[in-house]
Amino acid sequence: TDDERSDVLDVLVVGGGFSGLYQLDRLRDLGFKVKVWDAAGDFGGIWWWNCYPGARTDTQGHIYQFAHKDLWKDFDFREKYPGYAEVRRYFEYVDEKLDLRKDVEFNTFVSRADWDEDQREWIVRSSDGKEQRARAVIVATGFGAKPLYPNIPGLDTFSGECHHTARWPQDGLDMTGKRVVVIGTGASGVQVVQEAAKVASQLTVFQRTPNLALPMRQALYGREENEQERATLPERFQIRYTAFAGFDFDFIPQSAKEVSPEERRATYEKFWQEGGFKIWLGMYHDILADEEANRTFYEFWREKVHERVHDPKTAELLAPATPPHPFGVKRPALEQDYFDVFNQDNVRLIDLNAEPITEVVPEGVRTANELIECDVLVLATGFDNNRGGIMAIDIRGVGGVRLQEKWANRIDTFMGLSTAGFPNMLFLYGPQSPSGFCNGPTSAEYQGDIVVELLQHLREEGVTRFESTPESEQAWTAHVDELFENSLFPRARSWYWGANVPGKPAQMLNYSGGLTAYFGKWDEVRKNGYREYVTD
Ligand code: NA7
Repeated sequence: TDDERSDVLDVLVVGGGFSGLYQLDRLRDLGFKVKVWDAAGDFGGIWWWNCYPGARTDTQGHIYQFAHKDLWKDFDFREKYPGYAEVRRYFEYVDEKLDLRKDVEFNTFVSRADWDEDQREWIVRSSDGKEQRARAVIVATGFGAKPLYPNIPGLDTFSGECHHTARWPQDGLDMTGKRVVVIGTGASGVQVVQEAAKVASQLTVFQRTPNLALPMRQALYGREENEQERATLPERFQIRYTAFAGFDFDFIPQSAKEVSPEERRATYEKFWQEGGFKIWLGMYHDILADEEANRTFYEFWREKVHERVHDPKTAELLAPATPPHPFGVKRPALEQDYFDVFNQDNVRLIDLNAEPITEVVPEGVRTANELIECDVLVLATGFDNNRGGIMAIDIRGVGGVRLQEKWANRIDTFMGLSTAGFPNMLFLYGPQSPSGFCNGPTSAEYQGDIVVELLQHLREEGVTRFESTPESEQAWTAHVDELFENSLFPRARSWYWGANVPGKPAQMLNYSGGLTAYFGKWDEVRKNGYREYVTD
């Protein structure tokens, strides 16, 4: 009946983080009927889930926000690199300005979506039994929606508090005076270690791969610092659009090998003092591409770490003479006093390669050599990145084919945006998009604009069904794979190519060609009349 049809949405957005909320606001302004469903309890996207002590962005707050609608003009950050609570406060601010909440349903985990070919609609269902029809679905679940739990025997027998960093209790967990074990030394591990070291009676850190962490140079921000940042933000937002990874800086157009060792060292030192991802993604252009150039930075980095860590054995574990992998092909963390905490009497580092964990028992963690008793066990073991959040949903496309099946051995998308057999469905910040190499809010807007443009164009053309072609996605997969194979990235078993998930096929999951190339590709798509899409 007409009444039932009037309940059909133009677009249902799955996920209310930066990407999802940008869609909501833009599409609503264009007259689309849109709703957002999100599994989280409230605003914050990934920062709703990741509320472990020390959780913070590794991007400066002023660059980790929307440029959209001048929202940046009225929000003051209290720290240069904001913590999760402050990012949540930012989301509240955005909600206040854009009046989002009325169109967002929280605590709503999308468990299933079925394509209805007759109606040309998706039927979307949540785990608590809600059902919604929509002409198009945008999956904006983020690249870290699915935590990765280590496969350790006895994990569920532990009698103390055991939490994954991405499933930390919302009302917090006081580690004061507790014996704490942290497994994992990625970005989350580094952050939680820094906080636990301050309060725990004993902290044991299990490291499988050293983190080639870089100095953050955190700072408190008042009115003045915020004004200073804002004075240059419009230009910096422009740079964000063209820079390789969506930050306000780009690689130096110079080789590390064409300058003298003295000049190179002076540059490294200058970047080191400034801190941040600029050291990684704003340095000599060949640092991440040329092994010899890369090694010069590794040696500099190693020296810096060894200066800070007193015990030579521990220093060697944290920064070994032989690099665990080329610098920067695994995402480095930003640290404040990560390396220094290993000088404290209450902190100990264990190398999992020399002393593997054999099991977890009620009292703690047993290794090949000893039992480490603990009260709190922190799993900082990362995510099934990029694909896990999407593949947690039972999505059934044309003829009932399941996306989980289509992608079981190999993921194919066109530009990370869509996949054949799943009409009227678009992905944001997903596999084969620049996500792993792109500042999140930048991607939310610029990749988000592509999606908005496409939906608007199709509406103008009267299209009710669109689907990217198998040829377009085979070509894109080949391109993503080729960039990867010709880089240093295969040299580390990282989440960039899904190599962190045991038993799942490894495949490059992140487009590594940079934003200019990505948007250039889309310009071609537009110029050629969107022929990668079959429309009707
Ligand atoms: P990451 O960067 O994937 O780090 C996970 C860490 O956990 C890393 O040190 C892993 O070692 C370690 N790990 C994973 N599984 C195990 C097992 N089974 N045993 C021991 N150690 C393990 O996740 P984060 O949460 O820190 O950060 C994720 C990204 O999301 C971050 O970069 C931001 O961009 C946001 P490994 O290095 O694989 O040897």
